[in-house]
Amino acid sequence: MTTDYNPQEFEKKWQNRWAEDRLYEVSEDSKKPKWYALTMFPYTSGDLHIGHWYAMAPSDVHARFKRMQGFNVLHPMGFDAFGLPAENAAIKRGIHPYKWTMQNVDNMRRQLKSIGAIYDWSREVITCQPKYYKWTQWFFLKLYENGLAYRGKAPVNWCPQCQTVLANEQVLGSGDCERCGTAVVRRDLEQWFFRITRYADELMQHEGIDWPERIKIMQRNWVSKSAGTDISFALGHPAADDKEIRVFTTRPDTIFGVTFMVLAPEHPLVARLTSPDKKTEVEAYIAKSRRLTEIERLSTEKEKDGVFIGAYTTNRLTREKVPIWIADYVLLGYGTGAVMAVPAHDERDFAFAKKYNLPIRVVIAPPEWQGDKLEEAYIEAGTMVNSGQFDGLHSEKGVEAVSDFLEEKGWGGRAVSYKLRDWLISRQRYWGVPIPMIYCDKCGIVPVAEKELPVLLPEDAEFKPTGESPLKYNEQFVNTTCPECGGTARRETDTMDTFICSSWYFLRYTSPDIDDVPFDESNVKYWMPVDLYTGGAEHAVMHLLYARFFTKAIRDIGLVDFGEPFSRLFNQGIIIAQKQKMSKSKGNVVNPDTYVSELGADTVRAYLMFVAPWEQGGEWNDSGISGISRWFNRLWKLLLEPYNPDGTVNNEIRLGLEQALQRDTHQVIRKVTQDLERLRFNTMIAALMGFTGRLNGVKEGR
Ligand code: ANZ
Ligand code: ZN
Repeated sequence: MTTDYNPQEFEKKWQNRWAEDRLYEVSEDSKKPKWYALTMFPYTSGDLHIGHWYAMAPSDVHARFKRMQGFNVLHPMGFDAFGLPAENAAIKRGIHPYKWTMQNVDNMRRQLKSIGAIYDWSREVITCQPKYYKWTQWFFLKLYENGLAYRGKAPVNWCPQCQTVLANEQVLGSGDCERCGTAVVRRDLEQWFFRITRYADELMQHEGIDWPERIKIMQRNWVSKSAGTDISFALGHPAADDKEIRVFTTRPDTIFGVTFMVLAPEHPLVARLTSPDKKTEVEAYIAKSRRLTEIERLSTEKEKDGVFIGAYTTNRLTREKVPIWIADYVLLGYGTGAVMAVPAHDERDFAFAKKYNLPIRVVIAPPEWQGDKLEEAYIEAGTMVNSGQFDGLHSEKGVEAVSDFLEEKGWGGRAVSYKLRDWLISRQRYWGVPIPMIYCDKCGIVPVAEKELPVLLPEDAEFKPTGESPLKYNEQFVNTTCPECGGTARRETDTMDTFICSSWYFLRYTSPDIDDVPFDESNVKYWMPVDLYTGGAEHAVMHLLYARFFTKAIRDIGLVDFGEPFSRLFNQGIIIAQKQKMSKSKGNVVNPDTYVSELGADTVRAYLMFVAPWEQGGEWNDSGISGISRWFNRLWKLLLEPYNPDGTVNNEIRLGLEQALQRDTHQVIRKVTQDLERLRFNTMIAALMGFTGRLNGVKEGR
């Protein structure tokens, strides 16, 4: 018997044996306690890279640990398969997206099987298959029935390169498309939305779930709730029916310092209020601001500019006439789309007033203020001055006093605003789930009948990135009959954002083959919620927020009885190479297949656990993995040498080892157990390496 560590001799053999014995297929009737260990499923981009391994190997180690502790562990795997890359591949290489995707699935599944994980492959889900997306469509109908899906016109983020609409979450801070880097522009389109804003408050709360603090903070900042006051300014304009303009402010205490008002360029009152002599200038400004994304408009670097529209409103508290401007730093979708500008106490208003020579009136006195002009906006609290009956009040008290006064007079009241917008889910692309809606000239918007699901994505489509859905040109698909009146009608040709597919896949794993309902209710009761969910932190305000929304929505529809899908969340870091993120263009991609075939899957797994604390991530390093390989060789010798060459036990060596290190062994077991519970894989490996060293010492009589 050789004592060299040759994983090629046994890894494949055992992996095949596990599969034959269906060792890791789990069922719901086990007497053991359940454990649902979920790793974010990969996107079908082609090859499993080392980043995937970094996400999957340590989480599998943890799942195995739970299994060894006596849990009935569900550890499923599947593929997130719809989306732009497949469609772009179709356009570029002339290969059908389905074919391209399924080839990638085959390859990635083969690679995933080499990891040596305990995935229950009998539960695989692939989101682009009709048996899956039938239910994605079904959920859409449920959301529609319950007022959580609606159609509306909206200024959208449009990527001229990808020729599609993007969610806010898919636009980078620079205002560029997350995918291709092209500058995103604004466009008005009829789109489908999910009413995620209805859950704004609940999405900010993370009670009862064990999630990293920074993800919770990111989600809260994304939803961003502001408590403030709505204030009505009087309008007496012949061209407008409205008798008021409402603003949202967090600083009602500054109401006496208002010297102008700013409306969002898209505010519905702008067209009616603009005076004839300002029309050309105003329209040009509106056209210009349409080309900017929300992020650009809010950027602090961008110079604040705007246009006076030639109209006035009245501050009811001071009875002063206030000139109305438009400026793109005011967004239509936030608050009321109108701002009372207080240049003395707001930085943006200050810059704006300086630029256009508008008055700056101090109403909150800075400490030791002598009535002199401000060099910059004073945004802190202070004593109210120049504020009529409120003079002398501390501004924090003033917020309440002014709000009370406004409420008494019926001129406004306390209000909250959220930064979160409804989730725009329409995509003008082919490779996605068809939205199961029909347009009839007589009946309007009519949902497809449940029994007609799935609305199949037709195989033949013309891929022209024209900005319109390729399905629009597929007459067989488009032309249908109205489910209500039986007349001729047209199908919706947009497809769904792929983040809908991944908003419920964790439910489908519990009963992937069931065909009369999206999931088996008792199986979901048994497995859900997910006990440990692991994946990248980049999903904080996308997938992780959407999945929470989706779960809450279907809870309220009565389909599940819990509102949080993932009890514990853990985000691993990323693996870099040569100090940089791996990418094909940089040529620093580490291909896991090569290492697996040379050194074995366990070596790669152990190295990835050892390289750094899992949540931090670290740098791939060839000498590091050789170190692991040497350790395994040493360990192998240590384990096999107590056996005589004929395979019988050499009791002398073995007992010696056992007795000498009994205490040490138990200490190491405790350390490993604790580290595994906390997902501290690197210190666990270090402890085992140290232990190997001490065992060797005993054996060699040191
Ligand atoms: C008057 C004022 C005076 C304000 C002052 C601030 C300081 P947060 O905290 O982010 O909620 N605002 C309101 N609606 C807006 C919109 N649609 N687009 C851009 N800005 C908007 O900010 C609330 C403040 O942002 C509001 O309070 C308003 O300016 C501005 F000394 O009103 B404030
Ligand atoms: Zn009809």
